Amino acid sequence: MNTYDPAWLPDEAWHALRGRRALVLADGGPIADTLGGELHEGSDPDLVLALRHHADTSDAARAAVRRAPADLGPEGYAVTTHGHTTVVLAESEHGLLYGLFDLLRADPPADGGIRLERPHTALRKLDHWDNLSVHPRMGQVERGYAGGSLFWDDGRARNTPEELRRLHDYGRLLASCGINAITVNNVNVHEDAAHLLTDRLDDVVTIADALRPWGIRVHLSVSYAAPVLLGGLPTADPLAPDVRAWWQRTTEAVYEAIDDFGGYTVKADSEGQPGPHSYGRDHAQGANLLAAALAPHGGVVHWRAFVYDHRQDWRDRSTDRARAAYDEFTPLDEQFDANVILQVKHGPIDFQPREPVSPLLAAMPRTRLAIEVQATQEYTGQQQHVCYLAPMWSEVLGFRPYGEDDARTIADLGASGGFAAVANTGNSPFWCGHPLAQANLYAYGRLAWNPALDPDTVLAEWTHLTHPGAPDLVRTTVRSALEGSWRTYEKYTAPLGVGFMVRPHHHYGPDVDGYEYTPWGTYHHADRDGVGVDRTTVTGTGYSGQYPEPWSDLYDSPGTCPDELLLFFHHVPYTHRLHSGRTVIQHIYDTHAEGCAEAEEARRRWQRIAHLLPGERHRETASRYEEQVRCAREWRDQINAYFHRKSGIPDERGAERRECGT
Ligand code: GCV
Repeated sequence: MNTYDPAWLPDEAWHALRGRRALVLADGGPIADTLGGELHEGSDPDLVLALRHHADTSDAARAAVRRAPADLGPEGYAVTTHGHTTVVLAESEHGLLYGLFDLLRADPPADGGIRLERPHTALRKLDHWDNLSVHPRMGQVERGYAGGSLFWDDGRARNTPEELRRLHDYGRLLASCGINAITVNNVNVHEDAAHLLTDRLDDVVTIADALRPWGIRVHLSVSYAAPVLLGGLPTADPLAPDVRAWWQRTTEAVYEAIDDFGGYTVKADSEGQPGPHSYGRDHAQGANLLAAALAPHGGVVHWRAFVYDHRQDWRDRSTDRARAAYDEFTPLDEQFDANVILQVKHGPIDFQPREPVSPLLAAMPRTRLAIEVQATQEYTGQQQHVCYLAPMWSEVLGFRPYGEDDARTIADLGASGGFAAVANTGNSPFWCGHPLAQANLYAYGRLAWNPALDPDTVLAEWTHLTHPGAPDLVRTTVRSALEGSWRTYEKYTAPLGVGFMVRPHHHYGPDVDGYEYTPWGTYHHADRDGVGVDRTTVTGTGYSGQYPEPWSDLYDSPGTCPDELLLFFHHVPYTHRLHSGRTVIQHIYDTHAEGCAEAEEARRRWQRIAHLLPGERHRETASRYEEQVRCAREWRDQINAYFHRKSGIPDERGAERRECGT
């Protein structure tokens, strides 16, 4: 019996599919075996999964071919109905797999109808920041809030039958929402993990074998210093012929062991990780070295754009951290090889609850880009707080960097090379620690497949799949718990986009000045008269000038800057009036009280369904709500007291405010 939650694939869902008489018309191979293994084949089939070039053997599949477009793409599929038979038609086994999961989400179309799906982009990757062993400061999973690693135990790949069974189920979970690639180790590559590339490759093979049946390719985080660390070379200089030859040989060996290996994920010259700068080379030279080794095998390099000087003083205009990635990378556009994908965090700083969209995502037209989001809730409540992130991601993906009149979105411009998310999973019984955090994993996969999906629709899907047959009140409570939860979290934490009022290092809970006096800078610039960081072109760091028109102008003036980002771009007096009509200081007081009250209300509603949702799922969530409410109060009290003291301006609703308990 499983000791972990089935998440959004409970047995009921499989049972319904398995009850059908299936016919699989595929070429063979691991995914075809999976389909054959999951379904029960039978005569007079009422469910046909067919590759186009095998469709001739079934009337229903032939009818589907007549209705479907000529090319469904490498992972696309069509679902049709022919009499009493449902048909999934695709060009590849991957398409059949995704088509099968489609049938869990939605009924097939009516007889004669057709539903077509193609993913927005070919690479939909999940990055595990997993260490091989428990790290003294970070635990096993860096920024992980869901237990230990699903892959690694005490330095070795997990490979007992139960562990492999769980990996198999994990693969199914990921494939069912459209994820098709994972990086299996932390981008901060510690020494033991560096060896996965060479003498520990067998461990990566174990994981690749477990996930291949679900169409998931494995990627590896590698250390830029690998030629020195592992190859005994005196240098890792990207232009040194020995270094080039070493990467070539090493990569060949990787492909001999894993012929569908995805490629390398690299954090270089960032937060202490080695990189090409040590040799006077730039990021393009560094990335192209690895790209050249991977290209003959069809692999890619995900080169991360998360670079900044983590010891800088931000008061200096030239070293505003928000500017760093753009300043570093835009001069290199056009210089990256075709199989380099620059992986860019969605905001310019670091996964704060509210940041503007990174201007880099619209500034590298000749480079393949992947947008990186963080499903793990490092700065959004660490899976103790409910925080459904899809509305935030959807805002980012739908952002139009050239203004409303130009239809191009960040999903078009910034995801030319795909998507990446930092995983929120681990070996906790609920996969994600908090049962409701599963919705973020699901939503990431679905938005990577189709960034235009409405986050509320995705949430409805997830709720329905996860709670089959549950009373309406359970489903409405679950949905309402998640729906507005990001905005609630935003309300009771750092205000108006200013960010980083968290406790240093672990980043949980409030500490307004926590980062204020550290050597690496100041985040909110609050003083007696006002708050916020001046990032304007005339008096500030010039960051707003990194956006194209109209945004550079709009962000540059406090009169046109959206309220929710005001303090990210401007240092304003506490009495500055927002578009909402409130002053900044009153906004701070009000939203902190509101956010906290909303968390309390959500907890109350959750308590009300205890009898309808028995078991651990309810209990676990209920106990996390206790912590969320405790922490939300702490945020409210610290932030409001801090700004009252700093500004000397009282809360105009002070006396009558109904606070959310104490
Ligand atoms: C993996 C932030 C996190 C680090 C993380 C880093 C990154 O700084 O706090 O834990 O390191 O981002 O994205 O590389």
